[in-house]
Amino acid sequence: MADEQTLVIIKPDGVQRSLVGEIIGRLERRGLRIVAMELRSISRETAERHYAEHEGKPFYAGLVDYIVSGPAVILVFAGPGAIAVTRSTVGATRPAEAAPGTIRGDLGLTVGRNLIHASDGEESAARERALFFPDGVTSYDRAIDPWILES
Ligand code: D4T
Repeated sequence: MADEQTLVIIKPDGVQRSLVGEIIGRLERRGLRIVAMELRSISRETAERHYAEHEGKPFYAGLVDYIVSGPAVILVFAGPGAIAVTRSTVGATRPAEAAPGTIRGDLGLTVGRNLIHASDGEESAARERALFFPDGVTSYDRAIDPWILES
């Protein structure tokens, strides 16, 4: 499977609820590798660019307000099939419909507080990585990788 890099945002509710370690731990334990990570308050301008595809939808204003409402943790996870693997670990957009065992299915209740964003395809992953980490990510090897990844 192709090596991919996907952008994840632990949204302000995840930070306020002290779920950062829980959420990162689930993705790390899956075998994904953190190649960028930063706690930061997302500016309204960046939030509007990130969610540009939703402009004009009824939930757009609330969505932007939510993502700028406090600090968020922004990460890039790498690994084979990382985009789909992360999406399936995150679960459905609406936590009430997300399967138990997923991040949203175990930790969330409503779509307006769904804890986490993850890129939904190669194109959006590339665009979002460039938006949040214009200087790129850190590449390194892990000694444990042969126990996680069949070469
Ligand atoms: P993100 O982009 O946050 O990872 O979520 P998803 O990829 O799972 O879902 P999405 O792009 O369809 O929606 C983006 C964002 O908008 C919020 N939202 C969505 C909302 O508040 N009300 C809604 O009805 C929908 C469809 C939640 C996620």
